[in-house]
Amino acid sequence: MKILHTADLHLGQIIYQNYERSDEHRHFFRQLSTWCREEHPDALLLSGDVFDIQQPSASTKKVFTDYFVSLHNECPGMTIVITAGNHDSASRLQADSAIWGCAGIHLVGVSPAIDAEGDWQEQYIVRLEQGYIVAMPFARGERREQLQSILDRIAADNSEGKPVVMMSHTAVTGLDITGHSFDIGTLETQDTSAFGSGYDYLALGHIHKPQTIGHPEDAMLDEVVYHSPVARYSGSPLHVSCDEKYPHTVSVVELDRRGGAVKIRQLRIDELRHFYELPLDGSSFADADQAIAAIREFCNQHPSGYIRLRMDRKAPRPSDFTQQIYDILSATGDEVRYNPKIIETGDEENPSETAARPTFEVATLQQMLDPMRFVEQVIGQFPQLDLEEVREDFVAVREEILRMREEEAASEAEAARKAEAVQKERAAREAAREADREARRAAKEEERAARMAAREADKEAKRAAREAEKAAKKAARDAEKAAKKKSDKNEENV
Ligand SMILES: [Mn+2]
Repeated sequence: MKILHTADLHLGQIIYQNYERSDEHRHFFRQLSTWCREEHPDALLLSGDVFDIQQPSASTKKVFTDYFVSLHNECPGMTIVITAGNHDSASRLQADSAIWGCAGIHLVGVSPAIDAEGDWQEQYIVRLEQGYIVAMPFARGERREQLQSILDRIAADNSEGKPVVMMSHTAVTGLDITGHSFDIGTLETQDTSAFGSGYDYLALGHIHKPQTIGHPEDAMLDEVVYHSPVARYSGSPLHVSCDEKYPHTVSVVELDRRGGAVKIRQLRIDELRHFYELPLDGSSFADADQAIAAIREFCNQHPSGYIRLRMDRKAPRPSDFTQQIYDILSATGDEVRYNPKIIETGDEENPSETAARPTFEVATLQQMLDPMRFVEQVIGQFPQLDLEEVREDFVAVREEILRMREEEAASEAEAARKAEAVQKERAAREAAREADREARRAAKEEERAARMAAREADKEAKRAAREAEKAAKKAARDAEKAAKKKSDKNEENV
């Protein structure tokens, strides 16, 4: 299996707060197309940081879309796999994934959920006739088990012993971070063992200097052969910061079989604008006039490039120094560009206050949960500091933090207590209202019952009266009848 490995495009980057770089990216893309045509790789891998920002502009997205569609049309047999880096919006890339899939381009934005279940591994496996690619984007935290489960699934499938390539966008322990300031997104580093076992080549992105982990001495070799497994940063196509003075390359990786040899070649990228530090001979400017003259000279000799100055910190600079420089450069139509961060050389006025910046192992920093341990490890770089004093300060800070936490907890408890009281009062009010309602209901019920009883009694009384009247009438009738009978009898007797 043969792959082209690149990463960290940072499309849409605005460098030195001033210059957009789409022409530089297009210049790189032309070279990449040529290499894809000439090398006939089975796959082109782009290991994260496609864009420089989470929401790239429409024109930046167009550069991306136009290029990869045309590349696919030019090299239809080549598989293209693109993963998201920490600069990218994982979900935004993922949202377009299905459309890219129609063109056979694998775009993987979102990393697997920590508690992913079911057949999730398949989303990250690209099966080629010649081998397997695990397309893992930028993922936070330790993922060993997940990655191993993917590799195990491939191993179960891979009876022919085809090579396995895994992509990832992360900082790996033991890397050379030359040219990266500490704003590379994350300081988290992982040991290569965190990627599991069962791959032959780990195609890394995130660090811009091309390098094979564990083989720093080989960084500039055009061709080298290792035994599987190998972890490598292809590096970025363009210099992304001015400290990246090394050459930038694309890696061509050839793998013969699972567990076999890994041959790596580097293709040197021609950058549209090279990076220069003035003076070119490595010395420093002693004054502003010298620097201005050198910039003029540079512009006469170089049609384009990025420049940065190295100056003696004691050299006086007129207040419009930077403006003078931009005026000279504007005559080049922005082809010569300026990084205004001057490298200061020479003795410092007060060396104890502006001592050289300390150096840290990224891994050491990351794994440092106890700040005091970190101080103990780097105290040697601060001869003016007294370790005991620092320790006392840390104890004081820790106590202060604890005190603040206690206060916070106390005020939270107080708030909870108040909330409970309010709740209770509300419940009591509600109960009282309910009792009141109940009492009124009962009174109404009683009243109605009384009314009904009265009505009933009234009816009864009327009935009794009617009955009595009827009885009285009957008695009167009977008396009349009896009287009549009596008088009839008297008449007969007469
Ligand atoms: Mn990155």
